[in-house]
Amino acid sequence: MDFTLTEGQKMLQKTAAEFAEKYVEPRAEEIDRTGEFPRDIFEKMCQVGFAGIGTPEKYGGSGGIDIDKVLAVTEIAKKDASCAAILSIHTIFASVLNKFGTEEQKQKYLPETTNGGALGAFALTEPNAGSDAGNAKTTAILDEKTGEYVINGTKCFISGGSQAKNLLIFALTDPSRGTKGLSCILVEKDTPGFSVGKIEEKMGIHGSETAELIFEDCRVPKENLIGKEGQGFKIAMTALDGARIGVAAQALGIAERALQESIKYMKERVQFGKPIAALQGLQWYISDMTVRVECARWMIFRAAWLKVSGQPYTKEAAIAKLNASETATFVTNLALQIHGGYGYMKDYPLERMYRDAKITEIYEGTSEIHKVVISRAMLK
Ligand code: COS
Repeated sequence: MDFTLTEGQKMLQKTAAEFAEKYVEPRAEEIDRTGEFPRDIFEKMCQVGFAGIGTPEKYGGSGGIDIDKVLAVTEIAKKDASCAAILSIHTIFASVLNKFGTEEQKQKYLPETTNGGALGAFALTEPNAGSDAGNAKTTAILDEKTGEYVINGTKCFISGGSQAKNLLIFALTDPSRGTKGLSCILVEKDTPGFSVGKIEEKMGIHGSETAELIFEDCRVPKENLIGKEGQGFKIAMTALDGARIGVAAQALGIAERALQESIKYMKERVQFGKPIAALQGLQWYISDMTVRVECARWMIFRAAWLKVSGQPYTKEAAIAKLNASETATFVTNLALQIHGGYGYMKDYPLERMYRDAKITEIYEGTSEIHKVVISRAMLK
């Protein structure tokens, strides 16, 4: 098996690293401190084509495959996890439209999503439907007279909820059928009956907004149905399989940067008359961190490669995400320890990375949900 990056992928990786260094790094501390959505950086990610990775050029995308997305998200996550999360989650919106949208829907929404700066959101979670995504209660009942779906309900913890121009909502078009009555519907931001509720204050990824969405007799044309009625749960699960590779890439970027910072610090920091890199206890930390990072990287590439080559990858995406997210918390924890008191201070990026890493074990499926997915696949 050959996982060598192509020349094009090496170039993309370099471009993403330079982009992150030039535009993301200088803003990272401020984004974390203020919690403001970095719209300027998001728009630049659209302009340079990162938001269009995976979308065909005829819809304004940059072409490319999931491995390219992994490379871009990882490089950006090294400088700021919020910006990486924004990019990763935004591309889920495009991937759902690409896979399940009609030609008309693709022509209408993809160009603005990929290079036009129109953020997309993915709204599945509800107060009582988190890990149990199939328990969603939001309804979208078709009004035959007007040809509109009337949406009622509340979504929570939605990334970019108030910033998005277009949102994919999962709602019951036939409440009597449970998950088989769930459908995916596109809602434009300014639709009457749609409003944004609470904006959450979080432990980390402060720049990636997390919002509550409220639907009160929100009417959308039936042409906004994505896929078929009742196909919503499968669309959501398919989208999440891909999204989990994105979160894993984000976790990898955080972990790689924490490892790099630790190596640099250990060579510079002198205690007991020599750089702390000479202390075997800390050297072994670097070994442990390196092993975890390398395992994470190759599992992510494997899941992305399976996806690109059209093979089943649900289990492998779950393995990659579970492992990479636990790696990110493990590595940032040790990195902070290596930095000692300085690591705990806001002058260094470690404490931010430590906080940002934790969410990767929770969103797009908790570690426990991934263990369910993996064990079901192994025991079936
Ligand atoms: N791809 C395609 N279809 C899938 C799928 C996948 N990865 N996983 C499940 N499905 C299908 C099943 O094949 C089944 O279809 P049939 O009824 O036709 O056989 C249907 O979906 C229901 O599957 P299942 O019975 O496994 O559903 P569960 O309610 O047991 O839920 C888990 C499965 C727990 C895996 C799912 O609810 C989940 O992923 N939860 C986490 C949600 C999440 O990640 N939320 C994060 C935020 S999203 S913004």
